[in-house]
Amino acid sequence: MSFILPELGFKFDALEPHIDARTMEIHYSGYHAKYAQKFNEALENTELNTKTEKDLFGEISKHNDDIRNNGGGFYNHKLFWTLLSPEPQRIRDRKLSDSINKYFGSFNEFKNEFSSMAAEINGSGWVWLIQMNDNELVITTTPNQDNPLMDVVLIRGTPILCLDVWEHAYYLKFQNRKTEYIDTFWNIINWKKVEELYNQLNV
Ligand code: MN3
Repeated sequence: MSFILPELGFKFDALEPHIDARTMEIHYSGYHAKYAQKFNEALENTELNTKTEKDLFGEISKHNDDIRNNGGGFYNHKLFWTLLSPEPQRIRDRKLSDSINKYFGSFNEFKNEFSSMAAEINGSGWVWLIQMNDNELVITTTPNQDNPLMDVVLIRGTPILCLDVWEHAYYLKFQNRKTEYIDTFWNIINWKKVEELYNQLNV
């Protein structure tokens, strides 16, 4: 195994009442673990497992759908867990909040745009806040398990925040009430991690 399933970092029930324990357990132990296993299987007997995810995704159009779907599923969830926090948080970093204001007008406008784009995803996919090379912040969506590091998406950039909008992420608790799931996400964002990712690029 060259790509290892990371620890979740908190207990399955840690995000209650926002995300229920059973959903987290199935999402992590069922879905994410399976993506990790299948990603490694897809890379077996190839030269690719020495590459970083970023390098692999940068040329994902050259590879088969097993690598694309399972590689995306592995990486996207790995990032997503780090962006969730059982402790309520707010943005403390001035550079990040200034940047959100610059590109979206205000935090509320950013939040509304992110939430609307999540709600408008038809079928399974993800919504992302990405950072471009010039530090511009952009909200974008991807279908299935694609992500903004892949050379097959329209808008490429480095993800600093994401939300899983597959039904498996919320259906047990929210059923058809997708917008309630999207709304509750704002209670559990790990802004410290978002700031860390933002500042890795903004040097
Ligand atoms: Mn998922």
